[in-house]
Amino acid sequence: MKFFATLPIAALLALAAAAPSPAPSEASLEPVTMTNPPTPEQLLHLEDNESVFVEAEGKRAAEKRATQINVGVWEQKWNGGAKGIFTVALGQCYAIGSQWNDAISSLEVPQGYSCVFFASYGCNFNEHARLYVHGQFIGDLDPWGLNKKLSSIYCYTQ
Ligand SMILES: [Ca+2]
Repeated sequence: MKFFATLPIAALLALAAAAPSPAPSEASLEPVTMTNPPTPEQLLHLEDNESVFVEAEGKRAAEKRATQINVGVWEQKWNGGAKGIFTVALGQCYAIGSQWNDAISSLEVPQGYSCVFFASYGCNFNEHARLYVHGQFIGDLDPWGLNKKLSSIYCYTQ
């Protein structure tokens, strides 16, 4: 917020006028107790989508102590349509609320963090239909067969 504190009011008004899109809504998530918490090996799993792995050394140190992160989701591919923000505690499984269940078409995980997205509820790491996203924007979930199918999410520090 320091960034905005240093901006003159006129600059803030100009920014507001230049951004007509509606503010992103806080999206609903329901914490879920996992029957089988992931093993360290499962959290390091990269083989099914290695192409989305991005090193994020720059932001790691500063954000290392965060206990929750904001994950952006959109109803259309390539950040189109309505945007939602999931505030996600690290190491916690969440069921994606009704507004966004089976409705996400693109998403963004902050650098330095990983999230696993599942087609079913409950963050089942044995489920095949899951996607590891390592600190990156994913504009199209079709390559993993997960467009508008995501139902739970689990995030952790890389
Ligand atoms: Ca689903």
